[in-house]
Amino acid sequence: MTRRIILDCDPGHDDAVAIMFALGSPDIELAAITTVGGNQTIDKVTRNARGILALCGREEVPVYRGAERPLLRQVETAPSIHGETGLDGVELPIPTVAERPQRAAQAIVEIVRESEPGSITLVGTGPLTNLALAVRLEPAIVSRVREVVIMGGGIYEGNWTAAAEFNIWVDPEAARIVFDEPWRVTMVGLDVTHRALATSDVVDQAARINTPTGKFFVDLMRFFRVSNREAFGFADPPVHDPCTIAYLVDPAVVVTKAAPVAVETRGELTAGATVVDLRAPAPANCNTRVATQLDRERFWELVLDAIARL
Ligand code: PIR
Ligand code: CA
Repeated sequence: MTRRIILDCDPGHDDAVAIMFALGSPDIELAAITTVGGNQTIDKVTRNARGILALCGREEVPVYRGAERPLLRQVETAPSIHGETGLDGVELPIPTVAERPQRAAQAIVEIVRESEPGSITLVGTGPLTNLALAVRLEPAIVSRVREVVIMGGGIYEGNWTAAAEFNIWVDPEAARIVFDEPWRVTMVGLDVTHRALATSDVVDQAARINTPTGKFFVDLMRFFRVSNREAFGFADPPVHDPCTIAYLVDPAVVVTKAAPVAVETRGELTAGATVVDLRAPAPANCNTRVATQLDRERFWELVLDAIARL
């Protein structure tokens, strides 16, 4: 059964891999890409999304521009990781198809409204501003969406601060709105994504694909390897965002567990932290799940197979 998804993202090297993974997976139908200011400004990430679709020859997928900044805060970008363009180190073709006139939140509401109830999955791989705006614009989407899967947060880890992961840190109020609605939310956080390492093995394998998208992946990883090493000391770069797609393609690759998740918005040291309650079995009405384990081998097999299909 194919899954229809809307991918809300801020590309971004690992967002780019998530887009290719979704496009190349027969079980995933990418209904739309919506963009959000995060890794870089909204202009840059929206252009990147369109350029990736152009490279993949898939410009029929509509792109909707979303929030320029978080609900209450100024946008914080991550040039130390993704460079000034948001996708430094690669070249993309000039997109030939324009972005759509509607805004992301509006498009999410319309697509969910026009689709079969329970059929659309929302995937968030950037700050959650657009998803929060969509649910405030039309609360009825909560019961119509199949599930929400996000890359963000962490049970025991932070990256942008000691306590917070970048996507939640940038817009904690939006994350709080998304986690507090009674739809099913699965948090694929740093505990798992820090194991999705693009080792030189993986990159060598990708190099053998020998297609434009295979080369694109290799170039993405070349830059991402250096920036992650210089900014964070990683020997191999963690490729966060495609873990959400892996979870949808094959849930056995990303083990999850029901647990209440709350988002800290005000802590002096802990703003942007996801507080996961693992003390006891989750209550029956718990609507949130957290990812705890990744089958790394199978993960890369799925990602590279998808890229090879493009
Ligand atoms: C990755 C990101 C931001 C900062 C760092 N250091 C690494 C971006 C990725 O695109 C991913 O969605 C998430 N934010 C990981 O924190
Ligand atoms: Ca991202």
